[in-house]
Amino acid sequence: MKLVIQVPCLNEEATLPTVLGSIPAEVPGIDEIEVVVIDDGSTDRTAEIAREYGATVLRHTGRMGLARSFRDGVEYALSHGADVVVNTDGDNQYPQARIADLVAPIVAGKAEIVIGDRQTRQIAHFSPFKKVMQRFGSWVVNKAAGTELPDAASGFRAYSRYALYRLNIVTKFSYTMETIIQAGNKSLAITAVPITTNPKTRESRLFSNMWVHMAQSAKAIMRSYLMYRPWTVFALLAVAFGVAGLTPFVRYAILLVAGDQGDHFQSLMLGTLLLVGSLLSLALGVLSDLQRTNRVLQEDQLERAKEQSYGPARPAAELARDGSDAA
Ligand SMILES: Nc1nc2c(ncn2[C@@H]2O[C@H](COP(=O)(O)OP(=O)(O)O)[C@@H](O)[C@H]2O)c(=O)[nH]1
Ligand SMILES: [Mg+2]
Repeated sequence: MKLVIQVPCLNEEATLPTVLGSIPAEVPGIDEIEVVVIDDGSTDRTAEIAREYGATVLRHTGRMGLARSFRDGVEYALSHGADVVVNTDGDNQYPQARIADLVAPIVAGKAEIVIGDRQTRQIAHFSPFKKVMQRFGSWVVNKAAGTELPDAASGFRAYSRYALYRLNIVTKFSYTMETIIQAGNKSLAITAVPITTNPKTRESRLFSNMWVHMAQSAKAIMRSYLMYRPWTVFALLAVAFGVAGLTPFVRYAILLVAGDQGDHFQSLMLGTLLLVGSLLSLALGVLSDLQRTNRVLQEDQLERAKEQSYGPARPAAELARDGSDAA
C-alpha cells in the first residue's frame, strides 16, 4: 500500500524542517511513503526546504487557501496511486511520530477516516472559553454528521482512497468540519485516535481571532445542515411558525365561545402572516429536499468520474482482507 503524507504550507520555513524531519520513514502495513508539500504561494523558503527534504512540491503561484490546497494534494495523491493520505500541518502542531497510529485503523480495514483527537481539554495554551467553544463546535458537527467524534476541527487525519473518492469539498472554509459532516452522512466509518499536540510555535494563520473563527464555523455548519439535513431545518421552522400562527386563531375561537364580541383583527392578521411563513418553510423544505436528491446523483457521477481517471477504489475492509489473503 502507498501512503501520501501531505503538508499544506503557507510560509512555514521556520517549522517545516522539524515537521519533515520527524515524519517516520516506515509505517506498518505501508510499502511506499511519499511526502507532498502543497506550497500555497509562500514568499519564504518553504518550497526549497521541502525539496531539500526530498518532498514533492505542489506550488500555487498565489494564495488559494487551505481547502483548495488540500484538494490539490488529494488530487495528486489519487493520481499517483495513494491508498492512504495523511494530512499534517506545516507549523509542527501535530506529532508526526503518531502517523502510524492514524494509518493503522485504515490498514486494518476498520475505518475510512481517522482523526487525531487533540484532546483539547488538556491543551495548556487554550483558554477555558476556547475549550468550551471547541467542544460546542464538535458537538454541533456531530449532530449534523450523526457521529460521536471528540475533535471535529483537528487537521491531523488519515483518509482511505475510498473515502477520498466519496468526499467532495465545496466550501472554501473549514474543509475539516465539512469532510466530517459529509462522511457521517455517507456512513463512512470514522474513528478518532488520541494524540498530544506539540507546544504552540506561533499564532494561527487561518484565523485572526476566535470570533472570526466561530462565525466562519457557524456558517460552514449551517450550510452543511442545509445540504444534508434540509428537512430538519425547514420542518423545525414550519412547526415554529405554524404553532405561533395558530395561537391567535385558537385564542380567538376561545374568546368567541366565551361570548367576546371584540375586534381581534390585529392578532388574526399576525397569525395569518406567521402561517404564511410556515407554508413558505414547508415549500422551501420540499425544494431543498429535491435539490438534495440532485446532489446525490451528481456525487455519484463524480465518484464514477474519479474511478475513470484514477482507477477503482474499494473500501478499506476489502483491501485489508485482500492484504491478509496475500500474506
Ligand atoms: N494552503 C494554505 N495553507 C495555509 C493557509 N493558512 C495556513 N495554512 C497552513 O495550514 C496549516 C494550519 O495553519 P495554522 O495557522 O497552524 O492554523 P491552525 O489550524 O489554527 O493552527 C499550516 O500548515 C499552515 O501552513 C493558507 O492560506 N493556505
Ligand atoms: Mg496550527
